[in-house]
Amino acid sequence: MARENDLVIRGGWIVTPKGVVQGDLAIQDSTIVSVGGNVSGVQEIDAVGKWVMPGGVDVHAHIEQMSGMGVMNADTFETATRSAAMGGTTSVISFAAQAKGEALAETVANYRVRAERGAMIDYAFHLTLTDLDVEGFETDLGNLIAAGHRSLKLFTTYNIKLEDREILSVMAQARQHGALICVHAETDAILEHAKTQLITAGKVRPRDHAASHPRMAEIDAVERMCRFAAYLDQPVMLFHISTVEGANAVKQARESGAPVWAETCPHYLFMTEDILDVPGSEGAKWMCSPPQRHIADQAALWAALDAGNLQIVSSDHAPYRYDESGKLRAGKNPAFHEVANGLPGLETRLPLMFDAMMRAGGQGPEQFAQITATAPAQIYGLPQKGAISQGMDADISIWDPDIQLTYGANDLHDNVGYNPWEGRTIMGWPTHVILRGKTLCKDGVFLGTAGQGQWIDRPELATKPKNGKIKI
Ligand code: DUC
Ligand code: ZN
Ligand code: ZN
Repeated sequence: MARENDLVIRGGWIVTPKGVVQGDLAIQDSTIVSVGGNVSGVQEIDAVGKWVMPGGVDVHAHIEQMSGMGVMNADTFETATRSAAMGGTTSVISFAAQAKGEALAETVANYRVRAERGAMIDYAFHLTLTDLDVEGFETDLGNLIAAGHRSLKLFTTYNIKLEDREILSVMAQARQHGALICVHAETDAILEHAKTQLITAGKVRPRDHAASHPRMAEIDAVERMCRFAAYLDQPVMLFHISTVEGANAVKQARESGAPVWAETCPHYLFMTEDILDVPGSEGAKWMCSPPQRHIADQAALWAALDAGNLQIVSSDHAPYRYDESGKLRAGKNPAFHEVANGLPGLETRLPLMFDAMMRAGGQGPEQFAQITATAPAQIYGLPQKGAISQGMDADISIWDPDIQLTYGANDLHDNVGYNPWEGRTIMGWPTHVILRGKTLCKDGVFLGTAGQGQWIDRPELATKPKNGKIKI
């Protein structure tokens, strides 16, 4: 006799990689066992009139991490992943960020302890490389990649930047061992030049932050990283593209065969630099790098997502409280260069994207699932995540398209104390969020426990170099 299903999600519009199917989704233990049809289970959730989506996969979040400026994130793994789950996300890739002088193996061991203690959703790490001169670097890197840490993060700017020759060296090692390189791509010299000019002119308010990150810094670094990717035939992910020119550079590189991918974030799709221009220091709440840009950039980023030239929307969750522990660490009226960069986004990424994409004339359910779950899981090599089909992990978010909500001042489940989207009204809400078959959130009530999240092994990268041999 066939085994009974543990959980059946009944009668919803199920969004699969092959299209939308109306019917029942069956789960046994932690796995999806059937999609569509009419089945029964020990436990059932009525999903008639709702969208049954893959749980969100957010591949860019800073959690329990020290910033380059030495400011600790407001969120622990516990608070960040609770917040993510309440917004429909069931997998996250955050950073294991190497401190200067620290052995890489030690970095990863430390972050694993933090995540194992707190994570409520499944997780993996990008290894942020800041010091290639530590003893055992190459050995550690090879071992860690082989152990399933298949993405590495590099900066081209700030006090943690790598020089171009170091970037090429790391890219060559990544190619040899099979890892994706992710880059914060802004050219340091341009940022330094702009910052100095602004400070000299006495322009140091949060609103001046936008001018301190000229778009040319992104354009120059994105183009250079695309060339490095082409030169070494090494897969590269460009993080947080904010400009029309950055998106075009990625498009051109891809058309010429370079193995590059790119993401953007909700704050570039829905905000402009005007958000920084508020009285006093409050603009600090929305300061991030790159900064929000212009309406024309928003339109170009949407067009690039629609055309597949950008593949992913991630949150770049970088949580700091608007107080002396975070944004105001340098005092009540900090200069822009004294403010920790970033805004929270794990919980709001999916509702914002659902609202924008699922409304009449929007891109629709398949594209929503693609850029928020399926593509991130595929590009980063999470084999069991990001899609609803038989044999995949039962990570599901069930969306009621008729729930309307206006964000309040402090209604998120992170530890940040403000909601950067306060006052924005959205349609659509995840009423149920399910991780490996267990309900994590139900009608706004969180049911998870600290430590239930599991580390996601990434045995190989889907984005392998094309011609299979190392060129240098
Ligand atoms: N920019 C980043 O690149 N990371 C964290 C936050 C930010 O604003
Ligand atoms: Zn970045
Ligand atoms: Zn980031």
